[in-house]
Amino acid sequence: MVLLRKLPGMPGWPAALGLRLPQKFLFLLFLSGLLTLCFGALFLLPDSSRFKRLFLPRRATASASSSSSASSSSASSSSTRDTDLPRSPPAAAEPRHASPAAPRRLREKLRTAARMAGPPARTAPGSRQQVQGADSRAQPASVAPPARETRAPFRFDYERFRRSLRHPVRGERPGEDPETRARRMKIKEMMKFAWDNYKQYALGKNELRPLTKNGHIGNMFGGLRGATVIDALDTLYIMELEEEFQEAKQWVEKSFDLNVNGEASLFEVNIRYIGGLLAAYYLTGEEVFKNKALELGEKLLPAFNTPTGIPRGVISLGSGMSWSWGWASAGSSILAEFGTLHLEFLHLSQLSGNPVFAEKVMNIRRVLNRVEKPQGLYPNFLSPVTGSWVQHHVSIGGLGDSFYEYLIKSWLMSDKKDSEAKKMYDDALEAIEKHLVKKSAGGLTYIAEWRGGILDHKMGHLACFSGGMIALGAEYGSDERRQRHMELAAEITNTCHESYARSDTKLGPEAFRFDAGSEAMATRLSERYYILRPEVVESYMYLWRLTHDPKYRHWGWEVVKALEKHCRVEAGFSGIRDVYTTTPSHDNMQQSFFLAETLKYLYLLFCEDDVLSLEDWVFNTEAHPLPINHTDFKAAVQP
Ligand code: DMJ
Repeated sequence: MVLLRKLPGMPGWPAALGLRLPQKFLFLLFLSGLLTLCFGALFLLPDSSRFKRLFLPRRATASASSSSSASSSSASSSSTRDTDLPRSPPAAAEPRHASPAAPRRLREKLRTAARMAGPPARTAPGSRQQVQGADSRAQPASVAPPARETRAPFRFDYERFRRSLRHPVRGERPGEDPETRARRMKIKEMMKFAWDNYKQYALGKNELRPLTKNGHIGNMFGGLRGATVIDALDTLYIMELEEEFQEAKQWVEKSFDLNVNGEASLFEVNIRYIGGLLAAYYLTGEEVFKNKALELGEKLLPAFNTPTGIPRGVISLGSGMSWSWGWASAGSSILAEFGTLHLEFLHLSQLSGNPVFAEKVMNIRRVLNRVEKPQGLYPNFLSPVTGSWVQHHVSIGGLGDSFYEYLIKSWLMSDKKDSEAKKMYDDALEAIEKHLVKKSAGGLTYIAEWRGGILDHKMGHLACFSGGMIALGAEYGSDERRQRHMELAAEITNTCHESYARSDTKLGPEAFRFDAGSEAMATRLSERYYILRPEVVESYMYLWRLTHDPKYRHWGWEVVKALEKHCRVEAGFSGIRDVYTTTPSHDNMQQSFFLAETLKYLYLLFCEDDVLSLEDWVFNTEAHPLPINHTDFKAAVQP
């Protein structure tokens, strides 16, 4: 309208055109109509988010992007890169070593990954460093929007999936020995006790504080609540605690709020919440679990908007901004965090028909395959900006652990089609065997940590999952390799058992060492605690299923007795501060993984092998069962 004002000494331009008052009015009407039309047209363009950004407030833009990704894959991959956040340095915008042919080849691979398993087959079983926003120019070419045909009308055929399972997922089997059954029932009682107390004192909080009888929220889950509910769902279901499962399900339906705005660990939200919801859906077919998993998955996508596509460790679930942990050197991302998304993200793509989730994790693999590995080993810290290692610390325990686990399980989950994952696992394990596996003076086999070529003769409790993992992978090697790996798995599991057996409580410390005359015992006060962790019983469960050596059930029962004696308190189970005293003090925390993992693995140890059979399921790193993809579950959908 300013343009139409008559300037002194100059006729207004409608007047200059010789228009009278009614004509002027009509002209103005026409002009404003034209302007409205042009403005509206901006919003009809294929990717209008840049224009929207000019007119809408920031938050509205971000949420528009996020919901569009639910409905369109091509929109999603661009929209999640297109949120209005600080931009990454232009120097890092182009991926290193990108060949012109790579994008097409990778897109094909990604489409295959989104279909999950290929042809049907039924063979055998801190400080906010490096705040990173989204910038499509900063993305590697490999995450270009997938072809449109992948977004055809889609429905996951749950009934078909259930029919594809080879074994019933739960239930008693006839003719079992009464002692085994009684032990299983005891573990079921422990689960009920843990749940009932959580429900009574902490429902809706993340964990129960069993001494003070209240709830704990913590700061790992970005304002999400109910970590124990989500982590417990599948265990309650498997143990046939029907009433308790319904209580948990109702909480999810009525109270589980995803519209939160806190800072979350991408890894923890993925393994506990996404994993727990996915497993609950696959076990029960209840749509609420699937819908919540997909909605939450969408909220995690902006964390991948880095120059390499390697996600940062922390994400704000409200704004989508992400950054690295303050303690991670030079703004690096952690191997065990970005390497522990693959299983869940493939399932998110499978259930939604949206390949964006699979694209993100396949890109991580691509970056890892490109970077040079010192002596074949994978260090724990990688720069999400350059895709290079930041520090040469290697560990099969904390910071590294579940990355290796997800390689072998990716292969298993693909019904053994994903040979790339198998090769990565085999190569990584070979390097670990060569450089990190050691034998103590007393004959105990352990896996040391590696700091730039220097060995630290220590194993964390977390590293004790590796006995089970190596046994699981050994099943499918050559005869020589199979035998060697089964022996290694059994030896490591034995060492981890020794770390329990050598303590006064018969529970194991957070870390144990093999130096200065020490054998499988903690040497530092700060490493003497036990926080209800599952890794040792996890290995017992796998070794039992794969060898049927009764010692594993025997060792598992020792853990049950120790938990009852030292960790059970009036209102739940608590971790203890020192495993080397028979009167330990309690840490007042019932971890959610105690219900997800420790009790589930103990229960399965005393079940028949076909309960949650390893032929049908892989367990994510939080022990949430995800199905092996024996077939393609896409349903025919009427367009
Ligand atoms: C769990 O949350 C998972 O097993 C994770 O991989 C490692 N830490 C805990 C249990 O100790």
